[in-house]
Amino acid sequence: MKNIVLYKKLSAELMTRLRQQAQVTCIDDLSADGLARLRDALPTAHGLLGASLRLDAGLLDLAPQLEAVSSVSVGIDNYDLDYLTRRGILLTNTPDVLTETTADTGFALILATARRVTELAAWVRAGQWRKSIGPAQFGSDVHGKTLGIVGMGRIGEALARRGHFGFGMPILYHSHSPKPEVEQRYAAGYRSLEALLEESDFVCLTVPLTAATEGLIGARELARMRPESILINISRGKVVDETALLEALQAGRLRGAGLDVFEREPLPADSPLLRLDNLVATPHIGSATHETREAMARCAVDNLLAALAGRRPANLVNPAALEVAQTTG
Ligand code: 8YV
Repeated sequence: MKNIVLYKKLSAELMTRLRQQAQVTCIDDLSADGLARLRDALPTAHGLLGASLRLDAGLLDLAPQLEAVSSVSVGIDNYDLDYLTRRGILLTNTPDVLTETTADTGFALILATARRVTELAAWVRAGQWRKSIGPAQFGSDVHGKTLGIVGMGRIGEALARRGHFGFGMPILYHSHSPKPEVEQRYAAGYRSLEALLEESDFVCLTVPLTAATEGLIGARELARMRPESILINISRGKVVDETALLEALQAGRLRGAGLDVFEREPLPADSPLLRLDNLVATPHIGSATHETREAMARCAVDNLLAALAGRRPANLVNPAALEVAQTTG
Protein backbone atom coordinates (compact mmCIF):
# COMPACT_ATOMS: atom_id res chain seq x y z
CA MET A 1 0.00 0.00 0.00
CA LYS A 2 1.14 3.54 -0.71
CA ASN A 3 1.90 5.95 2.17
CA ILE A 4 -0.23 9.12 2.33
CA VAL A 5 0.51 12.02 4.66
CA LEU A 6 -2.39 14.37 5.48
CA TYR A 7 -1.71 17.85 6.84
CA LYS A 8 -5.37 18.86 6.82
CA LYS A 9 -8.12 17.14 8.84
CA LEU A 10 -10.61 15.12 6.82
CA SER A 11 -14.09 13.85 7.67
CA ALA A 12 -14.51 10.35 9.09
CA GLU A 13 -16.05 9.24 5.79
CA LEU A 14 -13.03 10.35 3.78
CA MET A 15 -10.59 8.94 6.35
CA THR A 16 -12.28 5.55 6.10
CA ARG A 17 -12.04 5.67 2.33
CA LEU A 18 -8.37 6.59 2.38
CA ARG A 19 -7.45 3.96 4.98
CA GLN A 20 -9.01 1.25 2.82
CA GLN A 21 -6.54 2.08 0.05
CA ALA A 22 -3.40 3.47 1.71
CA GLN A 23 -1.34 3.78 4.87
CA VAL A 24 -2.38 7.17 6.27
CA THR A 25 -0.41 9.46 8.59
CA CYS A 26 -2.32 12.48 9.93
CA ILE A 27 -0.59 15.73 10.89
CA ASP A 28 -3.38 17.43 12.82
CA ASP A 29 -1.94 20.92 12.90
CA LEU A 30 0.83 23.02 11.38
CA SER A 31 2.35 24.01 14.73
CA ALA A 32 6.10 23.58 15.20
CA ASP A 33 5.44 20.10 16.56
CA GLY A 34 3.12 19.32 13.65
CA LEU A 35 5.69 20.48 11.12
CA ALA A 36 8.36 18.33 12.82
CA ARG A 37 6.03 15.31 12.55
CA LEU A 38 5.43 16.17 8.89
CA ARG A 39 9.18 16.25 8.21
CA ASP A 40 9.56 12.87 9.94
CA ALA A 41 6.84 11.37 7.73
CA LEU A 42 8.12 12.73 4.39
CA PRO A 43 10.94 10.18 3.71
CA THR A 44 8.38 7.39 3.17
CA ALA A 45 5.51 9.46 1.74
CA HIS A 46 4.12 8.69 -1.71
CA GLY A 47 1.27 11.19 -1.48
CA LEU A 48 0.59 14.47 0.37
CA LEU A 49 -2.83 16.08 0.90
CA GLY A 50 -3.53 19.43 2.55
CA ALA A 51 -3.51 23.22 2.11
CA SER A 52 -2.26 26.51 3.54
CA LEU A 53 1.37 25.35 3.75
CA ARG A 54 4.22 26.43 1.50
CA LEU A 55 5.69 23.18 0.10
CA ASP A 56 9.11 24.29 -1.15
CA ALA A 57 12.17 22.34 -2.26
CA GLY A 58 13.64 22.47 1.24
CA LEU A 59 10.71 20.46 2.52
CA LEU A 60 10.05 18.21 -0.47
CA ASP A 61 13.71 17.21 -0.82
CA LEU A 62 12.92 15.19 2.34
CA ALA A 63 10.38 13.14 0.32
CA PRO A 64 12.32 11.08 -2.25
CA GLN A 65 9.40 8.74 -2.94
CA LEU A 66 6.76 11.46 -3.39
CA GLU A 67 4.51 10.88 -6.42
CA ALA A 68 1.66 13.36 -5.92
CA VAL A 69 0.60 16.43 -3.94
CA SER A 70 -3.16 16.99 -3.67
CA SER A 71 -4.04 20.55 -2.64
CA VAL A 72 -7.39 21.30 -0.98
CA SER A 73 -7.51 24.65 -2.74
CA VAL A 74 -7.90 26.20 -6.14
CA GLY A 75 -4.95 28.52 -5.56
CA ILE A 76 -1.55 26.94 -6.24
CA ASP A 77 0.74 29.73 -5.06
CA ASN A 78 1.93 27.54 -2.17
CA TYR A 79 3.67 25.20 -4.60
CA ASP A 80 6.88 25.36 -6.64
CA LEU A 81 5.44 24.07 -9.92
CA ASP A 82 8.80 23.88 -11.71
CA TYR A 83 10.31 21.86 -8.87
CA LEU A 84 7.36 19.46 -8.72
CA THR A 85 7.34 18.97 -12.49
CA ARG A 86 11.11 18.44 -12.67
CA ARG A 87 10.73 15.67 -10.10
CA GLY A 88 7.71 14.15 -11.85
CA ILE A 89 5.48 14.89 -8.84
CA LEU A 90 1.85 15.46 -9.85
CA LEU A 91 0.11 18.50 -8.33
CA THR A 92 -3.68 18.58 -8.21
CA ASN A 93 -6.14 21.18 -6.93
CA THR A 94 -9.88 21.59 -6.36
CA PRO A 95 -11.39 24.12 -8.82
CA ASP A 96 -15.10 24.26 -9.68
CA VAL A 97 -16.43 22.88 -6.38
CA LEU A 98 -15.61 26.14 -4.58
CA THR A 99 -16.55 28.63 -7.32
CA GLU A 100 -20.05 29.55 -6.18
CA THR A 101 -19.22 29.69 -2.48
CA THR A 102 -16.24 31.95 -3.11
CA ALA A 103 -18.33 34.24 -5.32
CA ASP A 104 -20.91 34.37 -2.51
CA THR A 105 -18.11 35.53 -0.20
CA GLY A 106 -17.24 38.25 -2.70
CA PHE A 107 -20.81 39.51 -2.68
CA ALA A 108 -21.00 39.25 1.09
CA LEU A 109 -18.04 41.64 1.24
CA ILE A 110 -19.52 43.97 -1.40
CA LEU A 111 -22.75 44.29 0.57
CA ALA A 112 -21.13 44.37 4.02
CA THR A 113 -18.67 47.08 2.97
CA ALA A 114 -21.12 49.23 1.00
CA ARG A 115 -23.83 49.11 3.67
CA ARG A 116 -21.35 49.22 6.62
CA VAL A 117 -22.91 46.04 8.07
CA THR A 118 -20.08 45.01 10.41
CA GLU A 119 -19.45 48.58 11.65
CA LEU A 120 -23.16 49.26 12.33
CA ALA A 121 -23.82 45.81 13.78
CA ALA A 122 -21.04 46.53 16.31
CA TRP A 123 -22.56 50.00 16.88
CA VAL A 124 -25.93 48.41 17.79
CA ARG A 125 -24.29 45.76 19.97
CA ALA A 126 -22.44 48.55 21.81
CA GLY A 127 -25.78 50.14 22.72
CA GLN A 128 -25.28 53.15 20.48
CA TRP A 129 -28.66 52.89 18.74
CA ARG A 130 -30.59 55.29 20.93
CA LYS A 131 -32.71 57.10 18.33
CA SER A 132 -33.71 56.80 14.66
CA ILE A 133 -30.64 56.59 12.48
CA GLY A 134 -29.57 59.43 10.20
CA PRO A 135 -26.99 60.23 7.50
CA ALA A 136 -24.21 59.24 9.92
CA GLN A 137 -25.36 55.65 9.48
CA PHE A 138 -26.06 55.74 5.76
CA GLY A 139 -24.12 53.45 3.42
CA SER A 140 -23.90 53.22 -0.39
CA ASP A 141 -26.17 51.43 -2.84
CA VAL A 142 -25.00 48.24 -4.55
CA HIS A 143 -27.81 47.63 -7.04
CA GLY A 144 -27.25 49.39 -10.34
CA LYS A 145 -23.67 50.37 -9.50
CA THR A 146 -20.77 49.36 -11.78
CA LEU A 147 -18.96 46.16 -10.80
CA GLY A 148 -15.37 45.91 -12.10
CA ILE A 149 -13.91 42.38 -11.94
CA VAL A 150 -10.15 41.90 -12.19
CA GLY A 151 -9.61 38.34 -13.38
CA MET A 152 -12.38 36.63 -15.38
CA GLY A 153 -11.93 32.99 -14.43
CA ARG A 154 -14.58 30.73 -12.87
CA ILE A 155 -14.98 32.87 -9.74
CA GLY A 156 -14.93 36.13 -11.69
CA GLU A 157 -17.69 34.86 -13.96
CA ALA A 158 -19.77 33.72 -10.96
CA LEU A 159 -19.44 37.24 -9.55
CA ALA A 160 -20.50 38.73 -12.91
CA ARG A 161 -23.59 36.48 -12.90
CA ARG A 162 -24.56 37.65 -9.43
CA GLY A 163 -24.00 41.30 -10.28
CA HIS A 164 -25.76 41.23 -13.66
CA PHE A 165 -28.81 39.09 -12.88
CA GLY A 166 -29.05 39.67 -9.13
CA PHE A 167 -28.27 43.33 -8.69
CA GLY A 168 -28.69 44.92 -12.13
CA MET A 169 -25.05 46.01 -12.11
CA PRO A 170 -23.20 47.01 -15.29
CA ILE A 171 -20.22 44.62 -15.48
CA LEU A 172 -16.69 45.60 -16.49
CA TYR A 173 -13.80 43.18 -16.45
CA HIS A 174 -10.07 42.96 -17.06
CA SER A 175 -8.26 39.71 -17.84
CA HIS A 176 -5.42 38.31 -19.99
CA SER A 177 -7.67 38.53 -23.02
CA PRO A 178 -11.27 39.48 -23.87
CA LYS A 179 -13.92 36.79 -23.26
CA PRO A 180 -16.72 37.22 -25.85
CA GLU A 181 -18.90 34.58 -24.17
CA VAL A 182 -18.79 36.46 -20.87
CA GLU A 183 -19.58 39.73 -22.66
CA GLN A 184 -22.55 38.12 -24.36
CA ARG A 185 -23.91 36.40 -21.22
CA TYR A 186 -23.60 39.33 -18.82
CA ALA A 187 -23.42 42.38 -21.15
CA ALA A 188 -19.90 42.73 -19.74
CA GLY A 189 -17.39 45.22 -21.12
CA TYR A 190 -13.65 44.49 -21.41
CA ARG A 191 -11.45 47.27 -20.05
CA SER A 192 -7.77 47.89 -19.47
CA LEU A 193 -6.95 47.69 -15.76
CA GLU A 194 -6.52 51.46 -15.67
CA ALA A 195 -9.94 52.13 -17.25
CA LEU A 196 -11.66 49.55 -15.02
CA LEU A 197 -10.24 51.22 -11.90
CA GLU A 198 -11.45 54.63 -13.07
CA GLU A 199 -14.95 53.53 -14.12
CA SER A 200 -15.97 51.02 -11.42
CA ASP A 201 -17.88 51.66 -8.21
CA PHE A 202 -16.75 48.25 -6.90
CA VAL A 203 -13.40 46.76 -7.93
CA CYS A 204 -13.26 43.04 -7.11
CA LEU A 205 -9.98 41.10 -7.37
CA THR A 206 -10.25 37.43 -8.34
CA VAL A 207 -6.84 36.83 -10.00
CA PRO A 208 -4.48 34.01 -8.94
CA LEU A 209 -1.28 35.10 -7.17
CA THR A 210 1.57 34.90 -9.68
CA ALA A 211 4.75 36.87 -10.36
CA ALA A 212 2.62 39.01 -12.71
CA THR A 213 -0.15 39.76 -10.20
CA GLU A 214 1.89 40.27 -7.02
CA GLY A 215 1.52 43.97 -6.18
CA LEU A 216 -0.90 44.44 -9.08
CA ILE A 217 -2.90 47.00 -7.08
CA GLY A 218 -0.46 49.57 -5.70
CA ALA A 219 -0.56 53.29 -4.92
CA ARG A 220 -0.76 54.26 -8.59
CA GLU A 221 -3.66 51.91 -9.25
CA LEU A 222 -5.52 52.93 -6.10
CA ALA A 223 -5.15 56.60 -7.11
CA ARG A 224 -7.14 55.80 -10.27
CA MET A 225 -10.15 54.69 -8.19
CA ARG A 226 -12.80 57.25 -7.30
CA PRO A 227 -13.24 58.43 -3.68
CA GLU A 228 -16.70 56.83 -3.54
CA SER A 229 -15.47 53.47 -4.85
CA ILE A 230 -14.79 50.28 -2.88
CA LEU A 231 -12.05 47.65 -3.26
CA ILE A 232 -12.87 43.97 -2.65
CA ASN A 233 -10.14 41.32 -2.46
CA ILE A 234 -11.02 37.61 -2.51
CA SER A 235 -7.87 36.56 -4.40
CA ARG A 236 -4.62 36.67 -2.41
CA GLY A 237 -3.38 39.35 -0.06
CA LYS A 238 -0.13 39.97 -1.97
CA VAL A 239 -2.06 41.11 -5.04
CA VAL A 240 -2.58 44.40 -3.16
CA ASP A 241 0.04 46.75 -1.68
CA GLU A 242 -1.48 46.80 1.80
CA THR A 243 0.49 49.86 2.93
CA ALA A 244 -0.76 51.86 -0.06
CA LEU A 245 -4.33 50.66 0.61
CA LEU A 246 -4.09 51.70 4.25
CA GLU A 247 -2.95 55.17 3.24
CA ALA A 248 -5.73 55.51 0.65
CA LEU A 249 -8.38 54.46 3.16
CA GLN A 250 -7.01 56.70 5.92
CA ALA A 251 -6.89 59.68 3.52
CA GLY A 252 -10.49 59.10 2.37
CA ARG A 253 -9.37 58.45 -1.21
CA LEU A 254 -11.52 55.31 -1.16
CA ARG A 255 -14.95 54.80 0.44
CA GLY A 256 -13.91 51.43 1.84
CA ALA A 257 -12.43 47.99 1.35
CA GLY A 258 -13.63 44.45 1.96
CA LEU A 259 -10.72 42.04 2.36
CA ASP A 260 -10.83 38.27 2.84
CA VAL A 261 -7.10 37.82 2.21
CA PHE A 262 -4.00 39.58 3.52
CA GLU A 263 -0.27 39.88 2.93
CA ARG A 264 0.22 38.11 6.28
CA GLU A 265 -2.32 35.53 7.47
CA PRO A 266 -3.59 35.36 10.17
CA LEU A 267 -3.83 39.19 10.07
CA PRO A 268 -2.02 40.44 13.23
CA ALA A 269 -4.45 41.80 15.84
CA ASP A 270 -2.46 45.06 15.94
CA SER A 271 -2.75 45.63 12.19
CA PRO A 272 -3.61 49.31 11.51
CA LEU A 273 -6.15 48.03 8.97
CA LEU A 274 -8.29 46.87 11.89
CA ARG A 275 -8.52 50.39 13.25
CA LEU A 276 -10.41 51.57 10.16
CA ASP A 277 -14.22 51.73 10.34
CA ASN A 278 -14.40 51.57 6.51
CA LEU A 279 -12.61 48.24 6.28
CA VAL A 280 -14.36 44.86 6.52
CA ALA A 281 -11.87 42.06 7.26
CA THR A 282 -12.79 38.38 7.15
CA PRO A 283 -10.36 35.49 7.92
CA HIS A 284 -9.92 33.95 4.45
CA ILE A 285 -13.39 32.41 4.45
CA GLY A 286 -13.66 32.38 0.65
CA SER A 287 -14.57 28.70 0.30
CA ALA A 288 -15.21 28.08 3.99
CA THR A 289 -18.62 26.48 4.22
CA HIS A 290 -19.26 22.97 5.58
CA GLU A 291 -20.63 21.82 2.25
CA THR A 292 -17.93 23.27 0.04
CA ARG A 293 -14.94 22.31 2.18
CA GLU A 294 -16.21 18.69 2.30
CA ALA A 295 -16.67 18.76 -1.48
CA MET A 296 -13.13 20.14 -1.87
CA ALA A 297 -11.69 17.48 0.42
CA ARG A 298 -13.57 14.76 -1.48
CA CYS A 299 -12.22 16.12 -4.75
CA ALA A 300 -8.69 16.20 -3.31
CA VAL A 301 -8.98 12.58 -2.13
CA ASP A 302 -10.24 11.51 -5.58
CA ASN A 303 -7.31 13.32 -7.21
CA LEU A 304 -4.73 11.75 -4.90
CA LEU A 305 -6.03 8.20 -5.12
CA ALA A 306 -6.16 8.44 -8.92
CA ALA A 307 -2.58 9.75 -9.08
CA LEU A 308 -1.22 7.03 -6.77
CA ALA A 309 -3.08 4.36 -8.76
CA GLY A 310 -1.35 5.54 -11.93
CA ARG A 311 -4.45 7.14 -13.40
CA ARG A 312 -4.57 10.76 -14.63
CA PRO A 313 -6.29 12.82 -11.89
CA ALA A 314 -9.27 14.97 -12.89
CA ASN A 315 -7.63 18.21 -11.72
CA LEU A 316 -4.00 17.86 -12.76
CA VAL A 317 -2.21 21.22 -12.57
CA ASN A 318 1.12 20.11 -14.13
CA PRO A 319 0.50 17.52 -16.89
CA ALA A 320 4.17 17.72 -17.93
CA ALA A 321 5.01 15.89 -14.69
CA LEU A 322 3.31 12.78 -16.10
CA GLU A 323 5.98 12.42 -18.80
CA VAL A 324 8.78 12.92 -16.28
CA ALA A 325 7.22 10.35 -13.96
CA GLN A 326 6.91 7.83 -16.82
CA THR A 327 10.49 8.33 -18.03
CA THR A 328 12.04 8.23 -14.55
CA GLY A 329 9.80 5.29 -13.59
C1 8YV B 1 -8.70 28.17 1.11
C2 8YV B 1 -8.44 29.22 -1.12
O1 8YV B 1 -7.64 28.96 1.48
O2 8YV B 1 -8.96 27.49 -2.60
C3 8YV B 1 -8.20 28.43 -2.36
O3 8YV B 1 -7.24 28.79 -3.09
O4 8YV B 1 -7.84 30.22 -0.93
C4 8YV B 1 -9.44 28.76 -0.08
O5 8YV B 1 -10.33 27.89 -0.61
C5 8YV B 1 -8.06 26.88 0.79
O6 8YV B 1 -8.99 26.09 0.20
C6 8YV B 1 -7.50 26.26 2.10
O7 8YV B 1 -8.23 25.21 2.51
